[in-house]
Amino acid sequence: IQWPHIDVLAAFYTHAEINDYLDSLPARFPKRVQLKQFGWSYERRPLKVVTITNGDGRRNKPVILIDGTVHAREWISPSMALYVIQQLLDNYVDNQELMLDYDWVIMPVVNADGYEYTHTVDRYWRKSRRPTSNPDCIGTDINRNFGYEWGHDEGSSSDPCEAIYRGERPFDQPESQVLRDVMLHYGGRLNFYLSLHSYGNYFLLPWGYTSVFPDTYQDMMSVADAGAKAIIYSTNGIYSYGSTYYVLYPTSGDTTDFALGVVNATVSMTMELPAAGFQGFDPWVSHIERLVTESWVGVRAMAAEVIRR
Ligand code: ING
Ligand code: ZN
Repeated sequence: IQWPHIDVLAAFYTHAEINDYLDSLPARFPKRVQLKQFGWSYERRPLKVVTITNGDGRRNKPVILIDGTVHAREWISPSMALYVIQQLLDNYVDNQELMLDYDWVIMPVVNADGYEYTHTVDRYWRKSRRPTSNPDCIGTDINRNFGYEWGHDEGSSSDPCEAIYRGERPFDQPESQVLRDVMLHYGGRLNFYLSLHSYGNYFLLPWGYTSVFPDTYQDMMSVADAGAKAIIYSTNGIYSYGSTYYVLYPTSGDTTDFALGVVNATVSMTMELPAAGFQGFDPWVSHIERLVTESWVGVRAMAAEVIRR
């Protein structure tokens, strides 16, 4: 049998192609992969999550959860999620220590409808694709739709025509509900939540909604520090890091605030991958290898730091 096998470095793939690839994994790695569908997008695309273990059969290890493509146009994000999957599965020799005491849970595409739309209609679409109360404006920002301090101050918009529209209510988007359910499913053992976005070379920590720092801020900063150092040693790539509120701008209802504030993840972080291409969101295929190999150095170092403690 010829299993579908994606060459992550050779192309950007559609949501359907990514799902076909994920579907092929349990048969290829029966002891190491579990594939779960947690729900559907608004346009009824199946939203899938892959759990990767070392196959030793030990249950309920702590979890590293990585998501991608909360924002549709950030195409390096699903590529990076797929690259992590392939490193853990196909490059087991180099990465087995990362799975000794930890399971990895990876959701390459959260905003499936928006992602599909960037392949077919509008390359720079960001939000979901569900209509709003305004017939002229479609889509909600999944990264402003989460239910912790949702709508707080100026961190999101109540205007459906804005890029940071928060929705009518927290979790009124099916895609947000699915990611929330994934987080809660692994809740008690969520030691590292990492959301892959682009672009800007940032490690962003809670809080987004307030200038106050969370109690565990220094612990999270030391993880970001490990990632930034590993990347600078390997490629001279420079990452800035700190709380979203200070490093970027006030945000509310984002996934990392929820992962810390409600799910109690030990480390909760957004990684803004590097800019590439004409608008920053649109790397050429020839950029993929450089971007994902550099980013993997950082993710690996941060995971190792989380595991070490
Ligand atoms: N930037 C993020 C955004 O949603 C962000 C920045 C990160 C906000 C973490 C909140 C929390 O605006 C991009 N490029 O999506
Ligand atoms: Zn984003």
